[in-house]
Amino acid sequence: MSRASATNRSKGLFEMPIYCFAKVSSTNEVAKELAIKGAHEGVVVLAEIQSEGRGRCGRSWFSPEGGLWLSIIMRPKIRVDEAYKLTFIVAVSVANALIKYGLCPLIKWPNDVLVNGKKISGILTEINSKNDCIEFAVVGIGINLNNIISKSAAKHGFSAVSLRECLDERVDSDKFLRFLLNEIEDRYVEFSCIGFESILEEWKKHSYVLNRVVEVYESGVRFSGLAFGIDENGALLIRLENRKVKSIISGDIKLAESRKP
Ligand code: BT5
Repeated sequence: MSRASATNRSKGLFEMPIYCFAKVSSTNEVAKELAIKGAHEGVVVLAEIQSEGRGRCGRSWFSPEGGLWLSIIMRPKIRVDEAYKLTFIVAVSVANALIKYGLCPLIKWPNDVLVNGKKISGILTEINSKNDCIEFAVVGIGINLNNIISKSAAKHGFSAVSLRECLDERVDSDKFLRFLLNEIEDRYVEFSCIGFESILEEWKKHSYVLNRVVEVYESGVRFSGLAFGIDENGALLIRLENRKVKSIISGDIKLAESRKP
């Protein structure tokens, strides 16, 4: 881990320092260590470069200079099976921050934000729990901001884009971060005080897969069907060709064809 500096934010629940590092292994890892030592909700860990940025299921996350790589510590009073709500809150917030720049982002279940079908952001929520309740969650957010990603992504077999590539100009990363943290804070407060309903509605409005035919790869098995809903555990509901409903807790999906079964 290299040198850290801390800045303070101006308002609200997340009136916590942002720990800024030049380079860390993974901001989720650093945030987790801080949370174990008792760091408060709202603490943010940010790095210019991650040497071991990670995605789900042990996948790696390219984290060169220019991107926005950060993790937020949250201590929501919710059960473990509600952890997906934090991912949804952040995905909607990322989408709204991007909309401010004139983009039309869509959220791909469970944790991606896409622009023109290319991944601009990924979210990784990791939790520590006690008796089925969350002790703390670390929500990691990777956003391709000013890094150039599309060509190197294509070479590695995935499709990605950055905000800079979409706009054809660099963006002010401090300003973007402020937008993003405000969006997250507003939704997190709403979730804690009122509930999840309207956030889920917003998530559905931005969904890339709902009401589309998708192909699912789950534990080595591949099938397709109509993605038609989200259940109370955040699982994606798929209607198969035999009309049976299958719920997908984790797995990778891609759009199949526009025709409904
Ligand atoms: C994710 O995983 O999309 C979650 C990514 C979370 C990254 C943040 S950065 C801050 C914090 N600290 C961390 O260490 N992680 C979090 P998943 O759905 O498993 O997607 C991983 C896949 O996305 C890879 O296998 C690649 O195909 C693709 N990918 C890797 N780097 C990418 C990038 N920079 N932009 C777009 N796609 C990428």
